[in-house]
Amino acid sequence: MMRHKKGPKMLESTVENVISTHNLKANLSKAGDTLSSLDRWSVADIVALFELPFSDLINHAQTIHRANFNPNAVQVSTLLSIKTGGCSEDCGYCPQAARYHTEVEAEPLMQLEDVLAAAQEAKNNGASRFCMGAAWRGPKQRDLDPVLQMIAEVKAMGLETCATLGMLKEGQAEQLKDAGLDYYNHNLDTAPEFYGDVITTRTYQDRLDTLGRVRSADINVCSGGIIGMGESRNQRAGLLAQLANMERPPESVPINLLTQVEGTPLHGTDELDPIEFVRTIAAARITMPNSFVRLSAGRQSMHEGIQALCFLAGANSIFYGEKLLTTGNPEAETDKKLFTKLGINKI
Ligand code: SAM
Ligand code: DTB
Ligand code: SF4
Repeated sequence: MMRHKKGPKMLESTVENVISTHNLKANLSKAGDTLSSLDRWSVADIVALFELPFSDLINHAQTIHRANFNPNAVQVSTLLSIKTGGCSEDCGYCPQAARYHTEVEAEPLMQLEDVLAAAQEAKNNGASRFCMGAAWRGPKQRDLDPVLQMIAEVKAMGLETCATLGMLKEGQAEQLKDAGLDYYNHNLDTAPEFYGDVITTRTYQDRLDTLGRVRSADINVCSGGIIGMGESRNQRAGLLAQLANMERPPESVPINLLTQVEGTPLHGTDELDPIEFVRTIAAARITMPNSFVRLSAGRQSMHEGIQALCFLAGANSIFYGEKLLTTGNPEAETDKKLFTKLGINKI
């Protein structure tokens, strides 16, 4: 099979060359190829994408998007925080860390019937996937057992299942798989070089190890990060390079815009220019042509015009429902109107 060598040359290439390079790349990965060293994305390649004139970047991303997905279909998942607050970790963005003084109060794990009622409501509202989040460093076995039951019963309702429970130990991913888990969310959050400015209680490698366990257990990988934490453009590109260069890139890539919460260390960070956020979505689409790119946290304060640009740039999944984990999300009615206005169908 023909291989196309990428590299620093791309920095000088015309937009047309860029498009053909990546169409080829999309076709290769469509054929079920894994990335060879020749197909790896350098951070410089990705920065070069960010630096394209905006219209060229969007056109490029939309072309790749159309080659791989229905451009008018967006997958919708609903989130539920099954265990809120009181977390031992120090993630600088997170209102659920026990050490920061936010309005979030620690609560015990939810009861099964309450979780199932929320899942039923999500299904009735048209969500195809239900994602259960827990404010844990990672699950202890006594925590995991009731969550396995939740997963099995949500799955039996005809919903796809997703969980985000923190770091997984050896053997835990297999238990989740056996219970019927379709996706596990665990974000790299940012580039390796910026990571230590945001989190100190777990390492980048810890996160990669958890993702490796999820992959080995044959659960779909959902992994992305947060933009707008004060990172540089190079570091935004660095996060995408980490994700795109995985042996198999994640099936689902959430791109969160930092939701600034009072009491967290990142509250008061300079707001990111919305166009830079759209560029990040476009670069994610181009570098991971077969992944669902999720326009995640941050939509509540995002103008619908910017959201429309994100869809044009290749975002094709969202969180749907009034709440994310502890912070707000647009009302379901507002999203329905936006989808109607844009002619988008829910998956
Ligand atoms: N405790 C588990 C963990 O950290 O893996 C699961 C839940 S944690 C809240 C899931 C993800 O939500 C984080 O990795 C982070 O990317 C995202 N997140 C948390 N707080 C956020 C915020 N204020 N703004 C944007 N994204 C946020
Ligand atoms: C992801 O990347 N974003 C979601 C989901 N995965 C779990 C969480 C966003 C959380 C935003 C802050 C909150 O609501 O607490
Ligand atoms: Fe805890 Fe997850 Fe929040 Fe980090 S992101 S403090 S691990 S709940």
